[in-house]
Amino acid sequence: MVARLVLVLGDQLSVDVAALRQADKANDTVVMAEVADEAEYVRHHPKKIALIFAAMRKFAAELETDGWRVAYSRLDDPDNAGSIVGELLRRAEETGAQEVLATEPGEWRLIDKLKYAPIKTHILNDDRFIASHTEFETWAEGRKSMRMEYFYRDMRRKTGLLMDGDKPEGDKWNYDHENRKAADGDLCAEGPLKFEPDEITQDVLGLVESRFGDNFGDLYPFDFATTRKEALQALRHFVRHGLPSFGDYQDAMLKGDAFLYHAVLSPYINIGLLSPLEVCEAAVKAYADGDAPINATEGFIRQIIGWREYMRGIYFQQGSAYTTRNVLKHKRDLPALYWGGETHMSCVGDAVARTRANAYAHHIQRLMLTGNFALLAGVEPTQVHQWYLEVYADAFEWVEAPNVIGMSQFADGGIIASKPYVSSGAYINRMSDYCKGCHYSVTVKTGEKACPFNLLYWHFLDRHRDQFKNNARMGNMYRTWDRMDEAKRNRVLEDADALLKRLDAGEII
Ligand code: FAD
Ligand code: DLZ
Ligand code: SF4
Repeated sequence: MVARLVLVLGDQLSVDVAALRQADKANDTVVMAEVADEAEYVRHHPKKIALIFAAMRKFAAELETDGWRVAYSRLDDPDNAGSIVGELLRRAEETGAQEVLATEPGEWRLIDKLKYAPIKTHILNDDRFIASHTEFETWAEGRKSMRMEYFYRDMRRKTGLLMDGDKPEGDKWNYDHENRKAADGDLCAEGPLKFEPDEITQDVLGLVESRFGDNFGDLYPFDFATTRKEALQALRHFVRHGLPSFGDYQDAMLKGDAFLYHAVLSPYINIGLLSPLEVCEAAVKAYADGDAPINATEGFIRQIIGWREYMRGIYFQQGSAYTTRNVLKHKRDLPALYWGGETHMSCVGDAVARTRANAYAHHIQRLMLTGNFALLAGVEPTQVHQWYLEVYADAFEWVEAPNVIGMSQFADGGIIASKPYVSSGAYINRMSDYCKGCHYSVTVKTGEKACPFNLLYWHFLDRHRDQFKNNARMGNMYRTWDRMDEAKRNRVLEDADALLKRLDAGEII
């Protein structure tokens, strides 16, 4: 029998991953490699690199205990070839292997490298997902609109989650309208479970500090789970403490609370420590046991079997050029405030500070603060995309790019979102406590104290009128704008222009 190499990437840390399932423990060698190419192709947050390396090292050790032969390369090994393909070739020479079994990577860049590697490589479908590429393409084929909701219903039917025969549990597919509560200042969410770094993690932290200490983001304290066992504890903790209120406060933001009732499980699901289905099953069990309400449970599983699967489907269906789309022709450079530069905006400043500290911000902060501001300010989408890919521990291109390019920046022209996710300060004020202590005033529409979101919101609508004037969901916005008297409209636009000029000049806004 031909000896083979079995590639396991840093976000494929599951014994159920396709390449391991097809491998032969007796004859094949598992290859896992910390490599400069993957660690440096963008300047990842140090916590993200540490999470991946620590989890890789522990997963490799588990495989060895389970009888696998594992060739593991550390980043600082003197013979490390520096790339995934380089490491495969080096291991092939060492072992005499002539073929590679790989599970499809989550990024076109790496898929292409494997496809054109000078060694025979079998790339297997990554079936950790509920929908295969073919299933998604079949669903998408011939549709005028690819809205997530209908895809999600198919995923409910396919998995049987929260189904009562062929009807949705409670007779409703979607409980979102119950999930828009603003947070009172006195919410006291538990937050995610934290883990003390063991010796292996501490070694990794030392390495990351010395090699990537200058990247944006705090490495310490590091408290992510780095094994499946710990990730399962984090899941149980969320189901018990977070899930019951997840729905109610899903869209809320509080300055003093980085996590609210969010799961903080995406880093673990995305690197393979948890499977999406088991996470949903745990939530549905809590509902069945009477420990979580339907609006929370349905809202939670929709994020995973709906949005997560749908985003992956779009990424692969749209092809590698998707990340360069820029329908609105935005050109502005990403402002320094995204890298922790000073800002008077209490809301965006907090989201960036949380991101730097935790390699995490919850969905509404990503969408309605950093995303909303970048879109209103007209930042070039590829720069926004690169920022999100760098700063979050859960960021892998298959899920990050559609969220940023499609959902957040409308750069794909509306494949994902039926209208751009833009808002004035009023929305932020309604859903958060940020505006209370802000330098700007959320109720002021023009002048120095005017909330930048108020100015830029109208500026955005005005400059993109041609693109959006026929969008039925935006009719009200344009009618409100058109009803304002002309002098006021001109003043708003002038003040917005001046604000953007100050932003470009590097002034603090
Ligand atoms: P919760 O709010 O508790 O949700 C539960 C789970 O649902 C998450 O763990 C995640 O697996 C899934 N989920 C929720 N929303 C989405 C979504 N829109 N797309 C895919 N999965 C979703 N998610 C990533 O995993 N990686 C990214 O790089 C990423 N980048 C994003 C960029 C932008 C601009 C936006 C608006 C969203 C992005 N998301 C990304 C989606 C979402 O914000 C994160 O999945 C979520 O914040 C993760 O935190 P959580 O585990 O606490 O999620
Ligand atoms: C993100 C990442 C990093 C930082 N480092 C490695 C690594 O050294 N070795 C590895 O196998 N994978 C790493 N990864 C994850 C890959 O970049 C990921 O598999 C691709 O981006 C596709 O999702
Ligand atoms: Fe953000 Fe505007 Fe509120 Fe300040 S006033 S916190 S900038 S929304």
